[in-house]
Amino acid sequence: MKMTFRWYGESDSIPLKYIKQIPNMSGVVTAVYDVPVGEVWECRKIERLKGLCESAGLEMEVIESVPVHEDIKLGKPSRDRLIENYAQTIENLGSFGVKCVCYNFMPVFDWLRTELRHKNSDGSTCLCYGHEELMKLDIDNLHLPGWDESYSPGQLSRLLEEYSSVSHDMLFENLIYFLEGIMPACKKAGINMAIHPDDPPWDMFGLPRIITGEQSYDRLFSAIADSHNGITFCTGSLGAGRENDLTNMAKKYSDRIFFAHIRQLKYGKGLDFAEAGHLTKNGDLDIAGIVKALVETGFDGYVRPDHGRNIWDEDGKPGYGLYDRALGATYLNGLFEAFEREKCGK
Ligand code: DNO
Repeated sequence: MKMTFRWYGESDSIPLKYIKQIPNMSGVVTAVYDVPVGEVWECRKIERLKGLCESAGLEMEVIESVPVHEDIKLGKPSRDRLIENYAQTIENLGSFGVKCVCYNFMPVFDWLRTELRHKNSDGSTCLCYGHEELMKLDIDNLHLPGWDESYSPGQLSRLLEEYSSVSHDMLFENLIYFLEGIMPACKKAGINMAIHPDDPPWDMFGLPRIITGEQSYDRLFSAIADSHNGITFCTGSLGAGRENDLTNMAKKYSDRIFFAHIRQLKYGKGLDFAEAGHLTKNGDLDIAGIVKALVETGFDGYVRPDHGRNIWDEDGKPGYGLYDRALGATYLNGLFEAFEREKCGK
C-alpha cells in the first residue's frame, strides 16, 4: 500500500513540508480547485500542482476529486460534451503520472453532516450527523454546514426540481453511460477510476443515492467489467450504513479497491453517528479487522487517513486538521506493518 494525505492545494493551511514529515507518507491526494466543474483541467495547471508536490518530496498519483457535472448525473443532452471534457482531463492527468482518480456520483450534495465542530468531553471536536435534525431542515431554505457557499438558494431549488424526475435506476444508468464514455481514456492514460460511496449511504431530501453497499458494487461491476472501474473504500461512509459488513466487503472487492479512506465512527441513536479517532477501540467500526482483510487479500492501492477530529486546540478545516490525521496515519501504518509481517510469516 501507499500511504497518502489529503491536501487542499495552496489554500490549505497545512504546509506540504509538515505532511512530508509524517512517517511513511508517499504522497498527497489533491486536486486543481480553480477550474469550473465540467471544464478541462489544462496541462499547465496539473504540471504546476505536481511541481509543488514534488519539490516537497511528495508524489501526486491520486486526485480527489475530478467532480462530475450535474448534467451528466441528470442525463441531459449536454452530457456528451461534458464527458468528452472529463475524458480529456483524465488523459491530461495520466500524462503527469496520475494513477487513480476518486470521484462521486451523489446528486447535488457530496457528504452531509449536521454539525462540523461538535465538542467532545475531552475538548476535541468532530463532525456529527443527526438524522432528526436533518429531517427538520426546511428544504426551501436549506442551510447546511459546509454547503451554504456552494449554491445560491435559487440554484439549489432548481436543481432539486430537476432531480425530482430522476429515479435510482435512471441515476445508475447515467453513471454507466458516463463510465462507458471515459473508460477508453482511462485505458489510454493508465488511470483507475475509484467511485466514492455516498456519505451517508441513504437518500437525502428526496435525492436518490446509489452507491451505498454491496448490491451497488455488484451491479456496478457487472455493468462495467473493465479493470479500470473500481472504488474508493471509505469506511466511514459505508460504515454509517450499519447493515454493511465492511470486513467482508474489503475481502470481496479487494481487487477493485484502488483507494481506501480509513476512519472511525461512533454510532448514536437511529441513524446518528459521530466521527471518532481512528483506533478500533474508539468506535464501532472494526478498523483493525478491515486492514487485516485488505492485507490478506493482497490489497495494493492507496490509503489515506480520513477525517480526523480537531485536537490540541488546532483550528483546522473540519475533518482535515493536521494532528489527528497524522495520528491516524501512524496507527494505520502500524496495523499494515503488523499484518504484513504476519502474512509473510515474520
Ligand atoms: C469528504 C470526502 C468527500 C470526497 C468526495 C469524493 O471529506 O470524503 O468529499 O472527497 O466525495 O468525490
